[in-house]
Amino acid sequence: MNPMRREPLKRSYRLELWFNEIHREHHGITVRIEKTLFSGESPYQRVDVFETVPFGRMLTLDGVVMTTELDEFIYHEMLAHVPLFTHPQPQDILIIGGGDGGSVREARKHSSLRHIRLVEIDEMVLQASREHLPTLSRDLDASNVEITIQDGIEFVKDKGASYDVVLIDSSDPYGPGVGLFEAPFYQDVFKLLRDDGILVVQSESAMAQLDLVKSVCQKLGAIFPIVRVYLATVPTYPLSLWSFTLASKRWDPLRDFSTERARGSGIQTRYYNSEIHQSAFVLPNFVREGLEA
Ligand code: SPD
Repeated sequence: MNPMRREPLKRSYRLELWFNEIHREHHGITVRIEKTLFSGESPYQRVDVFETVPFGRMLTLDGVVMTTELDEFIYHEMLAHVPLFTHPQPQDILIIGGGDGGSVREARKHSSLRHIRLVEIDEMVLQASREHLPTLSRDLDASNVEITIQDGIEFVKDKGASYDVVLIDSSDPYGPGVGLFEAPFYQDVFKLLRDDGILVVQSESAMAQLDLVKSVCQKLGAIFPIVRVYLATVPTYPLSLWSFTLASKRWDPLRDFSTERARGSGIQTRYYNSEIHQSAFVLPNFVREGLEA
C-alpha cells in the first residue's frame, strides 16, 4: 500500500436548525429548533411556532420571541393579576394583542369577571396558537370570552367608558405594535376605562430599553393620576428584566392592595403571589434613576 495515500476521511453530518434573535445588533438569544410546527405569512407579519428542547414550544412574530412554554406564565400572570388584584371588583376586561391566549387564561381565573374581550389584529396568531399552543390558548373559546379581529388602535376609538381593566399584551414597538406605545392610543384607552379603571401595558426591557420605559411612563403620567412601573424576570425576552407599567384612575396597586384578598382567592399561580405583587414595584436604583432622569 502506498504510504502516501490517505484513507478518505469519514465524517458524519447532522443538519441542525437554529433560531437566532438579535437584539439591538450586538446580543441575542439562540436556541436549537427540534421541529417547525407552524409557519405562515399574514398581512401583518411572519408567524412561526417552533418545538425546542429548553423552551418548549415557542411563538415568534417576524423572528422575535413572543412567548415560550418555559416562561410564559411569569409574563402573563404578572400582566393580568397585578391589575386584577388591585381593582376591588373587576367585571369587564379588555385585552389588546395577546392572541396566544395566555392573558385570557389568567384573567379567567378571576370569578368576578363577567366579560373578557380580546382584540387581536392578526387572525393567524390565534390560529397558530389554537393549533400548537394549547396550554396558552385553552380558554380562548370560553363562553365569557369574545374575540374581535381588529387593530386595537382602531377598536379603542370613540368608545364609552365600559371597562374596569385594560391589558396591552402587545408585541414590540415596531411594525403593527408601534401605535400601541403612543399617547393618542393611551388617551383613547383612558376614555374607555370606567372612573376607577386600570390600564397595564407591557413596557419592554428595563435593562435594554430603559428610555422606552421612561417614555411610556411619561406619556401615561400626562393622562392618568397614578402611574407605577413594576418588574419581573422573563428569561426569553431581551436581557430578561421585563417591565410593566400600570396606570390607574383611582386604585393604587400598593396602597389599595389587599393581601388577604389575594391569599384567600384560591387562584392558582406559578409565579404571582401577594409578596411578589408588592415587591415587583420595588425598583433597582438604576431603573429608578433612569426613570427619574
Ligand atoms: N420582545 C418580545 C416582547 C413580547 C411581549 N409580548 C408578548 C405577548 C405574549 N402574549
